Formats: sequence, C-alpha cells, structure tokens
Amino acid sequence: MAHGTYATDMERMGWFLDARFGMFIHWGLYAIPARGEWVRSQERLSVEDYRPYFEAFNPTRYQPREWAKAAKAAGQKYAVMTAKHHDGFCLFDSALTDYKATNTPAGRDLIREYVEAFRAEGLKVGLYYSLLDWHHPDYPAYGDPHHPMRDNPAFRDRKHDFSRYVAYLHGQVRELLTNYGRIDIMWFDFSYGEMAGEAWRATDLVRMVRELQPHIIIDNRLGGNIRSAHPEPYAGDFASPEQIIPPEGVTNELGQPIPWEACITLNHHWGYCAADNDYKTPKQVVRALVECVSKGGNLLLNVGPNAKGEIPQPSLEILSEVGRWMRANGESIYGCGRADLPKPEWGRYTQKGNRLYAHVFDRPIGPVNFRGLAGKVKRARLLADGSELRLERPWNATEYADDAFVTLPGAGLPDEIDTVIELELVE
Ligand code: FHN
Repeated sequence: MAHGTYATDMERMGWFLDARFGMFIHWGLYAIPARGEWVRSQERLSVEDYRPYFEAFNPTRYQPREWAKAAKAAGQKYAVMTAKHHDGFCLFDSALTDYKATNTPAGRDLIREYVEAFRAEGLKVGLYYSLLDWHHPDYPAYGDPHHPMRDNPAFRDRKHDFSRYVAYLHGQVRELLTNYGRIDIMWFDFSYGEMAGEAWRATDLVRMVRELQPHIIIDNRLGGNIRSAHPEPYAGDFASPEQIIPPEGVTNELGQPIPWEACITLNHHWGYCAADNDYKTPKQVVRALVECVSKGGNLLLNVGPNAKGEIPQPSLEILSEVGRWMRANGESIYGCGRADLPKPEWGRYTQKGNRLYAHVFDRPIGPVNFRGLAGKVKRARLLADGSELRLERPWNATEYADDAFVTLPGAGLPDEIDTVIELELVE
C-alpha cells in the first residue's frame, strides 16, 4: 500500500494508489485531419465540414491487444481511453445516437475491443467521457467559449433543449457502465463557467455511476471542489492536474493528502497530430513519474493513435525504454509515495514502508549524501541488480555526523535515466 494516508475511501482507491502509472488514449475521427482533437473548435469546422472523416473512418490496423501489450511492457497498470471526446463521436455502440464507430466503415465497437484487450493483459480499464459535445443539437453553440459554431451568426437563434442533452449524457454513461463489464475509472472532462456541477445533474450522475459500478473511481472534473473539507458528492475521488506536476502534491483544506493523477502528453497533443514530432525523452518521462510518486501522485501518460489505429512509433519507442527502466526499478514506483524527508539535491525520494528509494538523477562529486539518515539505514542496494552498496562515512565527510553515505561505483551513474538506491531503514 502506498506510503502515507489519504482522506478518501482507501478500499476503492487502493489499487489506484499502488498502480501509480497509467496510459491515456485519445483516439477518434480527429486522427484523420491529424491536427489534434480540438481541430473542429480551432478551425471552426461545422458538423458538415467534419462529416467526411466519419464517412472515411476505417482503422484497419487497430489491434488493441498490441496497445495493451505496449502499455504492460511500459509498466503501466491501467488505461483510460476516450469513449467520446468533445466532437461527440462515439467509439462505442450507443443506442442513443447514430454518430458512432459501428456506423463508420470501421463497423466495430472500438471500446468493447479496448476493454477486452486491456483486461486480457491484466490492466485495469478506464473510460474518458466528454461532458462537452459539439455534435449534439441540444448542446449550446453560439456564444459558448469552445463550441466550433460559437461565433457563427447562423447559430445565434438556434433553439436547443440542454436538459435533453444532459439526459443523453446520463443515458450514454449508463450504457458504458452497463454494457462493457467492470469499469475501473470514469474520467469525465471537463466543466467550465456555468457548465459545471448540477448543470450536468452531477449528483444524480455520480449516484448512478456508483450504483452501477460501486468500486469505480471518478475524476474531479464534474465541477466540484475535491479540496474542500466538505466536497460535493460529485467532487470526485482524485484530482487531475494537467500538463503540470503540482509543486507540493495535492492536499485538501484540512491539509490531508488527496489522491491525484497528473495527465501528460508525450508530444504537445492529446489526439494524433502528424506534424508534432516534439516528443519528450524516456528520461523526462521516468523523472516525471518519479516526481509524481515522490509527491503522492500518479502519472497518466498519453498516446494519440493515428487514423490507421496505430500508436505512433516514437511513442512506442519511448514506452519501450521507460519499460526497460520500470522492469529494473518498478519496486520504487508501485505502492510507493511521499517520503517524510526534504527533497535531496541529487534527485528525489520515494518510500514504501521501511524501504526508502533514492532516485539519483545527478551523480554527486564523491559519495551520495543521505542527509539526517546516520544510523537509520540498515543496508543499501542498487535496486536494478540488487548489488550491495557500502554504507560508510568517507574520510572527507567526518563533519557531517548526522548523514549517511553511499559511494557509487564508477564516475558516472549506472543508469543515466535514474539510478535507484534501495535503503532498508532501521525499524
Ligand atoms: O479539452 C480536453 C483535451 O482535449 C484533453 O482531453 C485533456 C486531457 O485531460 N482534457 C481537456 C483539456 O483540459
């Protein structure tokens, strides 16, 4: 179990806090224009402008089992995939709309194949569901901050019944949590301005979600305040910082740590963007994961498959190298959390029980100094290969009597991405 305590339902959250690392999957019609998932809004594309992508969508190389194997090999323990993004296109066979993958040349329930494939590889499965819907005729358009037709005069006087849209939203969530077996995470996205909370009938929605799948965990984007000492019923089970890692982790008004998950892209886009080849390095990804865990959080790392149904090769290569590191050092991630120590200058700490993991990012001159740990460490090992590291105060460190020291072999770091030293603490 993760180090530290949380002000939430630990029985439901336990696996999430242990898993620490998941795959986010943004996929849909927008993979064809290949300019990211906001292309309709950014380019003011009407439903009619976007229709050719619906009529052409045929991801012939979609093999979700291969995606699941890549996630597993990367050390990811769960996944969250878009069932519907803001464009309103449903990747699942909804009875409530014709705007779905089963009506495209794909002719497949892409969500059913996803949940089955990832479960088969032993991963937990989550579903992302967009509260925004730029296809549905009852979703506000003219004057909305984000809708593709927000400044199209032809939409100024369009009549719509938002309550009918909210009923559609509830109905589709019911479908997803009824027809696809056990779902582990429901990832709603996102609330804004007055489009928040009871505008979505969020209390009723969450009640239904928890009745259908009592074990499920829900993110915090229905519009509630998860940091409140008295959060709304729809405030969610975990905070979801995006493209940022909170400086101090996340706590509520009472100072209690809250589960959280940072969602981060590999390049600059969630949905496939052919021109965006500005990818993070495996080192950046590993160190982001370590930073999240060191602050008591999870990392949900995104892939944006292309129109053929393939995860881009650069993403696969990054995941593969991250997986190499995770196979050697995953013990310092899974079930770990914050250590009650100041951040060391050479890297970060994670902890699980009496195991303290020193993540050495920068090789110090001389020994690695564990400030204040003199007499508190029973033994030290290089986590990757279990080799012994000698705990000894060197001749030139006698003035640091409160500190413990380990001298690493060689001049550099055994693993430049992150060299992990396992310290077994005296209990
Ligand atoms: O607008 C979405 C965006 O497309 C993407 O899905 C991210 C992922 O967390 N959420 C919203 C932006 O905050």
